[in-house]
Amino acid sequence: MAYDNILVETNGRVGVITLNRPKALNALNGELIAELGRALDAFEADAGIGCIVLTGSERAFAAGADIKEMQPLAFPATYTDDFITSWERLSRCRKPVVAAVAGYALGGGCEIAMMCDIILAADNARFGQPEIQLGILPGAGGSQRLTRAIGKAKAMEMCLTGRTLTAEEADRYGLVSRVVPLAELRAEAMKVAETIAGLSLPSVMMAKESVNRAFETTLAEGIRFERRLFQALFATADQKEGMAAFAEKRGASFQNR
Ligand code: CO8
Repeated sequence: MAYDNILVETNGRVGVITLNRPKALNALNGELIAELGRALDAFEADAGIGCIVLTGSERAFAAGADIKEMQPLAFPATYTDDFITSWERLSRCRKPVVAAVAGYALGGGCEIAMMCDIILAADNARFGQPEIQLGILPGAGGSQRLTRAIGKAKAMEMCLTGRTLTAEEADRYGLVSRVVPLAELRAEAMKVAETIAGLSLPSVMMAKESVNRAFETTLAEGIRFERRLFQALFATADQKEGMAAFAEKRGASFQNR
């Protein structure tokens, strides 16, 4: 498949998508978002892929939605056209996605990072929702996901002033899973993704679904949901293999079924 705004490669069971509009700091235009959706569709359909890495350049993960593309828009078009829906593809990805974030993750860039399951940040990463400085507000879930990730006080300051977080702050506030030196970001993200991709895909996908359910339901409902998934995994060959391997003191070899 040909792409103009992203690079797509596979490395064993890991699919890697690199945002690649360097002249615009990976600003997310409609074409790029459509390509991202197509790449995700392909990786989701590929039984050989167990985890996806989403990354950008050293200077920018993504500096936001493309402001120049949005500039001429008026309300009727934003409402009637399929303007934001295509951004939701990443949040509907059922396979795990690791974001490897270096440089700017602003506006829509921060929002797509937050749609991923694990965010690894390089020490030069900057996270922010500066939309307020453009006379708008976060439009791809930023005000919601950021608030759930770091709490109202910090999210409110970021959304109302556009203040950006350093990687260290993002780590301290719980927005990212950890910070690594810039030079090690990609290798570290691959290591995490390879670990996940080597596990049983059904249990990985269900664990992702279960953690995400915590954001959308009550504790009692979430626990009931988790229990059903837990029980269901006993129907898989991988549960038999994982437990047999433990008992036999050997490494597990999962069939992903
Ligand atoms: N959109 C379009 N072009 C951009 C963007 C952007 N978001 N960010 C940077 N660029 C372009 C610049 O215009 C410039 O292009 P050119 O050389 O042709 O002038 C090039 O990238 C390099 O940028 P700078 O010269 O500005 O580089 P600096 O190092 O001086 O500054 C910054 C880097 C601080 C990142 C700066 O570029 C900046 O502030 N960018 C805008 C950040 C921003 O406001 N992001 C939020 C955008 S709004 C948004 O994301 C809404 C999300 C809603 C999602 C749903 C929509 C469907």
